[in-house]
Amino acid sequence: MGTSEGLTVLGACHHDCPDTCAWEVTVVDGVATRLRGSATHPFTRGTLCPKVNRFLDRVYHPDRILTPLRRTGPKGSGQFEPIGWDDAVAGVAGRMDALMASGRADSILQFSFAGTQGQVQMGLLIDRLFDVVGAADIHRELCGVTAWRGAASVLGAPFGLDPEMIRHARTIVLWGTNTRVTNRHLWPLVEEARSAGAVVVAVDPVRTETARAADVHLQPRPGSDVALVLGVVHVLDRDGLVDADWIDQHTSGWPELQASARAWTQERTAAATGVPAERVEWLAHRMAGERPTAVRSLIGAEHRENGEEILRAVAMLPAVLGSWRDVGGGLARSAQMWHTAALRSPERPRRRAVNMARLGQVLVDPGEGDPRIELLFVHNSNPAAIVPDQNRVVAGLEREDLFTVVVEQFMTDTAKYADIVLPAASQIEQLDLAHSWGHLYLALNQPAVAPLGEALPNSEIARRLASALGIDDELLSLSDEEAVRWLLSSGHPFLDGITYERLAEDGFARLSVDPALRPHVDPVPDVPTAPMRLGPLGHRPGRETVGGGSALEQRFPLALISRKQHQKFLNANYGGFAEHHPSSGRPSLQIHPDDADARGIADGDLVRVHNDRGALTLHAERTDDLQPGLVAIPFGWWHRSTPEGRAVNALTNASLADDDRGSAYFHDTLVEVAPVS
Ligand SMILES: Nc1nc2c(c(=O)[nH]1)N[C@H]1C(S)=C(S)[C@@H](COP(=O)(O)OP(=O)(O)OC[C@H]3O[C@@H](n4cnc5c(=O)[nH]c(N)nc54)[C@H](O)[C@@H]3O)O[C@H]1N2
Ligand SMILES: Nc1nc2c(c(=O)[nH]1)N[C@H]1C(S)=C(S)[C@@H](COP(=O)(O)OP(=O)(O)OC[C@H]3O[C@@H](n4cnc5c(=O)[nH]c(N)nc54)[C@H](O)[C@@H]3O)O[C@H]1N2
Ligand code: SF4
Ligand SMILES: [Mo]
Repeated sequence: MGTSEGLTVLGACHHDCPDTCAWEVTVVDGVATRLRGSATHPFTRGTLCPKVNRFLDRVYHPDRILTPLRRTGPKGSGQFEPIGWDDAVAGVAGRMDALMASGRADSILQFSFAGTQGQVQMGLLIDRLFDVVGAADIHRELCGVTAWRGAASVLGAPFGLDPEMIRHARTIVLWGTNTRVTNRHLWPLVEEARSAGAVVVAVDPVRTETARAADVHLQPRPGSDVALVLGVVHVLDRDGLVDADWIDQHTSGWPELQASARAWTQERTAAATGVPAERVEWLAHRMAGERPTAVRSLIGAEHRENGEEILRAVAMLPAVLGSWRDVGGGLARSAQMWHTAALRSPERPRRRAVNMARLGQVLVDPGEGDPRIELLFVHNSNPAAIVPDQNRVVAGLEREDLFTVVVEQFMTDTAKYADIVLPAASQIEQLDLAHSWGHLYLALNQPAVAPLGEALPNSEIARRLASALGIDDELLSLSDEEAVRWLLSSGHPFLDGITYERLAEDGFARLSVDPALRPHVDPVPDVPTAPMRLGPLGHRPGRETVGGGSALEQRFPLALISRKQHQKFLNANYGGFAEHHPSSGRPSLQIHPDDADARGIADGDLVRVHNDRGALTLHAERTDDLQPGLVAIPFGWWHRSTPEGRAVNALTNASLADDDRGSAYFHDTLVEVAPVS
């Protein structure tokens, strides 16, 4: 659309955020001058967020990387010189070719995550490149997979309550999710429900902004949620509040769950969780009585050794209550599956893969069965900041015999260790199809301006490398527009009426799913209904948590949480930018006054937080938003935010489930805190 004030180009936010806001960019003489939310988008309703409101400053930031770079100083020094694209592509392709020719393609590791989560630029083409090459892959499971495993083990089909339908609920339980900070566009729907009489409950060990805004805050001990669920089920069963018809017709395993819950008297539940008995009873009665009842959860509770069991337990509540009967009732989790089902996806060969959480170990000390990595290719991620056990990750990145390529917009903690940095385009410079894991709207992101400098979209980088390697492949020969059309060509009924042209015209479209559809009650195309699986539940706190009396706990008696705390951060995208920092300008160590007093720590004091994995020096912030025994450091800051040159993941636990799948136990991390004299 052209007006006298410039051209308006429709697009959508690329961040790994459930909201996937639709936006409009105003362009004057080839320069983006204004960015605002699309007023007509039913979910995001014309607003963006405090970080992305300033996104154009990021696009035109003087620190943007705008040419390919080659390292000239020691790894990590950040010393580089510009080189041309031809040299950069030839250099990277030459290394890859040599490894492939010597039968060592799997010593190339593709490490990527959701720096941009549009379908084309997150991976369609670049994943294909590495599939054809036969490189080692990363199980991209640091976020959401553990929660999915827990919930899907109960629900069978992972289709849950459409978050938008929460507006119809009368009891809303925000379970281990900080909606006001991490999913802010859901909040107006929560408020809409509240003005119609809904009561909002937050279940979180921390008094978050969401907990403050809720009507009731239940503050369980970290990782004790299974006990809380067992206590609720106990009351429901005792008081005859379960939905017996639903249980009969739609579930298996109720007798085993009932048996598990029988022992969870209110006293025992209160002792294990710290939640007062009358609160547990109230929650059970409210969830059963004031319907529809919606439970909302994202990933806060999954980052634990018992995270899968917590999500399994949480998913059992709506199943026992028959909450799924009501429009607006059930469990609302990631909405990703609706989009995954709708869009065409390529057949992918199984590649040798390692879990993201084990990056440090795989680079430094590969186990039996791990590939020996000689070439690391990073895109859409900042592993030096986001992967647990950061000191090991950095030790890996420092390896002189490792050749590292990083596709980035800025000189991140990871890019500093690269041998070659390739300049990445930003969202307003590239075409993409944006799905969402927070709602059912697809959006087309149209490029508003040409890529700055010599930056390129990931898709084009994949095409250039493919061509240098002599790869002839159908997907890798698609243009970005053809790739979007390919994704939309599944023929799935969720895409009825959705065409490229319509998306280009309107910017977005809701998947063709009836808003009144009740998952697990009404038929979902291509998804057979299966009974929900209840069964025995056990409260087994992780090994690295407080209260278990382990030897580790003797030395490190405090539990560390590192959640998404800042409105102006999005994972590690903004942690290196002063404009996005809180007014203090630094990360702090939050600690309960009782624990601070016991250590002689006053507000603002310098403290050393440490465990066997690492140590950080930070300023203390005393707060009773935490419970005693719990400390917190915000996630997302860059290495330079501490004197050690490390961020919170220097302390976090990289352990995984025995099958090596799912997310790391980030929040099962024990530390000690001492004043710095
Ligand atoms: N301690 C702790 N650690 C955590 C978490 C936590 O809560 N606590 N949360 C975990 C979770 S849930 C997640 S999802 C991960 C996030 O991990 P990541 O997905 O790695 O994090 P991001 O910071 O979102 O994105 C990484 C980079 O992508 C780049 N990028 C953006 N757009 C583009 C593009 O178009 N092309 C290219 N090539 N690059 C682009 C950005 O500049 C950014 O540096 O972190 C995990 N780590
Ligand atoms: N502003 C902002 N928004 C974001 C992001 C960001 O970095 N910044 N990141 C995006 C990404 S990638 C993701 S995955 C989502 C995550 O969205 P959320 O899951 O909502 O966010 P988290 O901060 O990871 O965790 C939510 C809450 O879980 C709580 N929690 C921790 N342990 C437990 C437990 O044992 N039991 C219970 N009940 N609660 C527990 C934490 O205290 C925290 O308040 O946010 C997205 N949105
Ligand atoms: S980060 Fe999230 S809330 Fe902010 S504009 Fe992007 S999608 Fe919207
Ligand atoms: Mo995430």
